[in-house]
Amino acid sequence: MSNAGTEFPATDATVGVIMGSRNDWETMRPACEILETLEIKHERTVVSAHRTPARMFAYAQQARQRGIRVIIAGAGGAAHLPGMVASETTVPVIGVPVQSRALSGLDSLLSIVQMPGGIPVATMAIGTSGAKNAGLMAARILALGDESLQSRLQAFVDAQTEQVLAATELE
Ligand code: RP5
Repeated sequence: MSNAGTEFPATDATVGVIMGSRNDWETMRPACEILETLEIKHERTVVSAHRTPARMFAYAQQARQRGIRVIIAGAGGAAHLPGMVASETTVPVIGVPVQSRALSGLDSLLSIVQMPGGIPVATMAIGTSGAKNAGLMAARILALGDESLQSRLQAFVDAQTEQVLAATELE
């Protein structure tokens, strides 16, 4: 097992967004967009459970001391990244099943959601909706101890409600 890529820089990010492949980025982008909208500092990087296992364990083991308070982990297919990261940290892990070509993401969903008792992963929906909700779930967790973020989150929810109510007329 190579130790390459196991050093992570100092950061002021509170959310770590990781994904198993560069090819997951378009799925995971909405998570980062929500974090940006809510002014939550985050970092993002590729960490593969299978191709860079030492990097995965190092990321999980260093996360808390680096100041990361929530990890969002996206992966597709045999999606072991969220669960294996959760096994090496007590930082909350939110899993996003990436839509796979072969099985449309059902493989990813089941790989992430069917964790054994003792190691929790908060599993979102398949694809970009799941990524967006992962960003919002991270915000809800952090807002428990941050009144300013709570206000921004409530404003986001209110704006969303208004947007729906402004377009209820159907022809
Ligand atoms: C997983 O395998 C990644 O999360 C990705 O969704 C899937 C396929 O990876 P690539 O072969 O596209 O890099 O590790």
